[in-house]
Amino acid sequence: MSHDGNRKRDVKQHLLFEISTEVANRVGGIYSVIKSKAPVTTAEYGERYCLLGPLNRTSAAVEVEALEPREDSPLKKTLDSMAERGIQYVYGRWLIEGAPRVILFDTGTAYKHLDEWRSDLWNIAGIPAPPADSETNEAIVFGYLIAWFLGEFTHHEQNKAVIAHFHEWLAGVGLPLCRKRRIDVTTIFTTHATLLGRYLCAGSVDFYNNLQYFDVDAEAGKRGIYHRYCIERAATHSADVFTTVSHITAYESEHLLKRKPDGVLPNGLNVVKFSAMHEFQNLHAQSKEKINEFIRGHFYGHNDFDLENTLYFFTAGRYEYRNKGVDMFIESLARLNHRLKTSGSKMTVVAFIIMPAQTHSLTVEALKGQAVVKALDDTVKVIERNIGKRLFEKALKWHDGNELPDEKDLMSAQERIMLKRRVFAMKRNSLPPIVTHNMADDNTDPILNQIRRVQLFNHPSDRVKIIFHPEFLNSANPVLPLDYDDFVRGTHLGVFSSYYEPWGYTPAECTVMGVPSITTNLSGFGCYMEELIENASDYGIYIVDRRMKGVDDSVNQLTDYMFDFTRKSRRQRINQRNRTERLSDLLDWKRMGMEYIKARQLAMRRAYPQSFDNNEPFNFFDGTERKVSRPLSAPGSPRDRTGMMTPGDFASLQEGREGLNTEDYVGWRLPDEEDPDEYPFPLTL
Ligand code: G6P
Ligand code: 1S3
Repeated sequence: MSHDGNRKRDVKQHLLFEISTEVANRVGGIYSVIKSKAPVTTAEYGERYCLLGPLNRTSAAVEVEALEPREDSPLKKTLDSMAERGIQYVYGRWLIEGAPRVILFDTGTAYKHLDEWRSDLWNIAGIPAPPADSETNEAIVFGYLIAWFLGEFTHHEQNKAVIAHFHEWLAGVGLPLCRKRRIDVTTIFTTHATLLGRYLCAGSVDFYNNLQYFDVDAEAGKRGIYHRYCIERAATHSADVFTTVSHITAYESEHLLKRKPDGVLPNGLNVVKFSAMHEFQNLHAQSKEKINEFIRGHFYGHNDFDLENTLYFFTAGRYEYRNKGVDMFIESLARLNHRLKTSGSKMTVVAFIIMPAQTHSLTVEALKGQAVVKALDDTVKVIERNIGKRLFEKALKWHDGNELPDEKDLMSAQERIMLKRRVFAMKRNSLPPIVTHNMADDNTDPILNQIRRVQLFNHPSDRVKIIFHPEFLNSANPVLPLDYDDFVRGTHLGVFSSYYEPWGYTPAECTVMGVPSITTNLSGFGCYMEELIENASDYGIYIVDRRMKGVDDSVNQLTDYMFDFTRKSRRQRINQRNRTERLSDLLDWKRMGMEYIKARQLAMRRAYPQSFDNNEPFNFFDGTERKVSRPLSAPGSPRDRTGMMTPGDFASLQEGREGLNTEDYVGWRLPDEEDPDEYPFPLTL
């Protein structure tokens, strides 16, 4: 950052700090990024990697095992000196695969400096900070703690180069501070969305056609986020290397943050391969049966559709009604309902919306549904056992010339009454409910209002049923007892018709589980797959055009995709799932992580050019674009066709081509099998 032109730090053995507010603290997508990336990053860096975040004591208690820093290490000296000045922290091992080291700072112990730091931020960077914005105050305190830590650390560690990689504006205050204080680290800033983008899209502007024309300061001011925007923009411009998660967000960043990103670092997943190839198909059938159980209960008294001919569609994510495309999904479901009815289809679609909203509790009706069906099931099992015994006894006593036992005599009068009672308990005067919970604000909830508008009320004649589950899933839930991953496996199609989606983990997660999904060409993931695969729909990746088409046409395209899907036979669905699952390798961090490596190299070359031999040949993978082509009748693994292509070969890290040398860094390899006994890594930080 300040980089004394004459100094050489050891770049090969450099240290990496990654800074985010979501370290060991599940908030949203960034948590997924750093957690799923941990195995490849620790495989590459081992003890040279450490994550920095603010301390959330509740989640740290579950996710982190405390450790003592090694005596006399630069890390210990740094933390001791901060502790002497009253800063508390937790240092430890994050209990996830890869077990990376984390330092979580208790920002509460630094609020005594808030006023001083707020005015300092104004003086050095011209960033105003209204006292009432607690989120910004938190970002400031955290940012100053990070800069304090990095400044102190690089004082104690003078030999190795240090990379500080910051995620998102909330962790970005440290970036202008590193620059102003000339702290000897090299920095990367990755933004996972832009503040203005998120706000503008949630309104009703034609965002993508007007990107170049927005008066950014005025727009931020109108929305009361000018000071936050200043932090985001300062972070963007202070970083040695600026990156984002997709090309579409790169374009947005260029216009809204006024710096063209140096590269795109798409999000990967930690892909778990099963030893049996078809295991994921078995898991689909098992999880689907659990969803079937829920459906029988939820639709008690209205189980007039055949579960063998029922398809489960779903959307899920943070509750951003327009940005996540829920408006379009519901409208398309209404059109799908009409199409299925008029075409006389025998299929039923149950569409789930899994988005957390303010609720009070599960509804009595939702609990009752599961209870009455469970009671029926228990009763039937008792009767079944009794009938079996009677049948056996009668058969034992059979003699030549006797009639075979008559099935009418097998059930007792008392059992008939028991059964009748259970069946009567399932009578219902109302339609099966849309929502499983009591909503805090039922009347104004945008999802419920849209469902009311299109009148999808789970009527027996509807071929599309809707269930809104306004809480994240979890296997301890008494109504729908499934964890999210297991639920996804049991469904047939994920639908994510987002308008604003810098990357979009949900369809990527579907893909690695072998579940087809619909996304849009306004999502980073959708664009990435569209670039990579010819006829992506053959692989179960459907991409709705929300960029060039009008809204009505996009809704129709989404409806067509869903309708065509309902016409597939079971065999076709199974084949398509096989193809979808084969795309997993494209999304694995072992491949996606390459872009992070490139970004780090670029950061080091920019900060410590004198530490690199300028004659080193630039030896990147060849950048020819190759698409995964249309699957043949028995399509091969797409991995075989893409060779060494990485996401960056689609022109990311543009300026990076000024002389990166991948060879120094790609030597790393994931161990074939992670041996838990190898953790913890010996600490030398
Ligand atoms: C998996 C199972 C099959 C099952 C099928 C159901 O492929 O291995 O045994 O028949 O799922 O598929 P469906 O698309 O109808 O849920
Ligand atoms: C952001 O989270 P979001 O859901 O607010 O970051 C995620 C991780 O990079 C990304 O997948 C998502 O599109 C962004 O929107």
